[in-house]
Amino acid sequence: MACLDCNTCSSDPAAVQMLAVAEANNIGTAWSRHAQQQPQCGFGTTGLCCRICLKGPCRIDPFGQGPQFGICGADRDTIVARHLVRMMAAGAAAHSEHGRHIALAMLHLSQGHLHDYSIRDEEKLLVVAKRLGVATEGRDLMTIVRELADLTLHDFQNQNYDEPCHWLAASLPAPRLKKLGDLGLLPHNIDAAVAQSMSRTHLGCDADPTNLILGGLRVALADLDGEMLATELSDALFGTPKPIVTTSNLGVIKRDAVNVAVNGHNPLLSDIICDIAADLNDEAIAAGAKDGINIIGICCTGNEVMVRHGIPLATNYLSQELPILTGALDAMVLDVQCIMPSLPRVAECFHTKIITTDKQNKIAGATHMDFQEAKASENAKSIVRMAIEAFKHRDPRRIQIPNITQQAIVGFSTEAIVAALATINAADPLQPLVDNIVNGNIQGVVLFAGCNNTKTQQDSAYIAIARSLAKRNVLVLATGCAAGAYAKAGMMTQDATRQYAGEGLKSVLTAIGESAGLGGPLPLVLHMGSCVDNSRAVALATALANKLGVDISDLPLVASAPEAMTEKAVVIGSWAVALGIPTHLGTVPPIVGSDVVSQLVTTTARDLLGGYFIVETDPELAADKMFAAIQERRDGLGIQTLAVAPIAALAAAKRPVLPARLT
Ligand code: NFS
Ligand code: SF4
Repeated sequence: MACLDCNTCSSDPAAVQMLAVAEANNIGTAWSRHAQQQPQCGFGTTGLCCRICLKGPCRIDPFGQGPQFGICGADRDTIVARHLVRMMAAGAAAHSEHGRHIALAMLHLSQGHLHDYSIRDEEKLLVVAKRLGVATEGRDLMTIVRELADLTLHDFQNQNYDEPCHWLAASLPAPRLKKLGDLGLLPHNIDAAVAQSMSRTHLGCDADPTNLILGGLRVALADLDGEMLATELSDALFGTPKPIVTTSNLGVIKRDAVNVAVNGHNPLLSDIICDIAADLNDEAIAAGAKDGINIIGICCTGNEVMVRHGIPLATNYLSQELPILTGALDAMVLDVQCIMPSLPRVAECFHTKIITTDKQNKIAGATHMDFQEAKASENAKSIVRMAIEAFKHRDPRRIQIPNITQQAIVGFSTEAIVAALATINAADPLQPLVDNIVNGNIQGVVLFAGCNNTKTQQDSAYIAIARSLAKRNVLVLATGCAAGAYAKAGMMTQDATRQYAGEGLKSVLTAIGESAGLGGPLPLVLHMGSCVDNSRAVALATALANKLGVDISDLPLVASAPEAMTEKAVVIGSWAVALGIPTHLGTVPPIVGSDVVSQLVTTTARDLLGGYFIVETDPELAADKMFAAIQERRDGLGIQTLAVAPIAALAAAKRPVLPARLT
């Protein structure tokens, strides 16, 4: 097998151990397949290959020697822009389909069709309902649920082009809404935005790169709408995350348990599996698993159950094949998105049962169990029983579980962050954060999001950039596979704060952590949840912007996707830019074949929206560029970057260190 040195593949020592097992057994993984794909096509890499019609594929010579136009006459800019917009549309479709699924579950719950779900966080439901304009006073809970579901589904059905999607309109700061509205970027209907992106990029339609990219930003904001509603409704259904201590990495697989991994994105299934597991524990013990059933997470559905229930996270996207190689994974339950089609092939070499559950997401070679919310418990039980059955067919000689786990303190929803801050200033929880941004203890905030990509050593860019920024007193938030990377690397611990945070940041995290009763600092990286939960960071930014009476584009806030890979990551980065956030990409997107498009997303976007893409593959340089962007925002707010002084008195004083003003 054309395999590389495992250490160059992943910075995760557990993954490296398992890759050696793959190599020894001649089992293909994402990394060996990556090696086999080299060299990758230069036209595709630069975005200069067009496959939009059957006259193609057409290729544009990047060096200007060969053809400069496709057969239809499309130039490099049109070709690059069209494909980029299609990526955004696909990302938006994926996130919003997830959101629709949750919204429909809410509707069906209110109609009395679902018996295995309930509103676990009534308070959240009421807050969200009020925000969206649903009357709550003195009304029956299910009536509120029904109206909220209807209002949410309206964002998929509205035909009035001038009426923006409800969730965005109810959630973003007024100046941002005005700016986006003036530019025609506020979507009226998520599905329509996706359809219009596909339609305008069909052969012979939109051939103006600027107009195309603006259309892309409209679908990107539709994506944000879909993410917001997915997150907030999931919180109402399954609970809003609160800080919880758990563990991460492949060592969470237990030799003496029936190990069931949940992989994918949608908590409608994974949450029920967590509930059911306890009921079937005795059956697992009777089958010989003395530790009962052990549910573990992979990718974003793993993040969903990790932040809500403290379910241990086995791994993030790129190493999702590796839990099978431990020989102790009894079943992997798949729902939707970011699932490698190779899983059944890897599982063929072991006893692991691979179970797909969504009609639209089957994989040849996997067992399909159609999951229906109306029969959620029954379906979940059948799935867990398949795992118990598979457990009986384990080959004990093949069990090799890396003895590697890290503690992870997770569950930092916006509400949880505000609640922790409220222990310092109950009357005005955001004030301590503002004060410490103003006095420079916190220079700014970075949100790490996105995937793993075989083009980068797994997790390494995340770790390097976060350490570099934390040392410079930047507060670090993470979601999705970024969060997975930090959890596995032990960066969601109090020790990581002690070790890597700059003095100012350390003092603030310590003050808040102690005041909130954690007996030490908050972890260095705050786990906000799955990829759709990037909307939580938007909620935090919006709260800060509203408090200061500024726009999101004024805040010392940056986003980073150092190992981006999916179309979902592309669309997330795009709405971050639309919101005014400088957004780093560590993977070069397939747009470099067009100077016009590259210019649009890095420079023109900045003039129009305040946000822009920073493409930088070197982690240290990326950290420098993001820090510079933060400093620029600080200057814009008129905050001098002061010498950083510790604020050890903060917790004791239980009051803001600085008055409520921007200097
Ligand atoms: Ni986000 Fe989550 Fe991971 Fe990337 Fe995939 S699991 S939705 S897309 S790969 S972070
Ligand atoms: Fe070629 Fe134009 Fe067809 Fe693209 S749309 S494949 S550039 S002819």
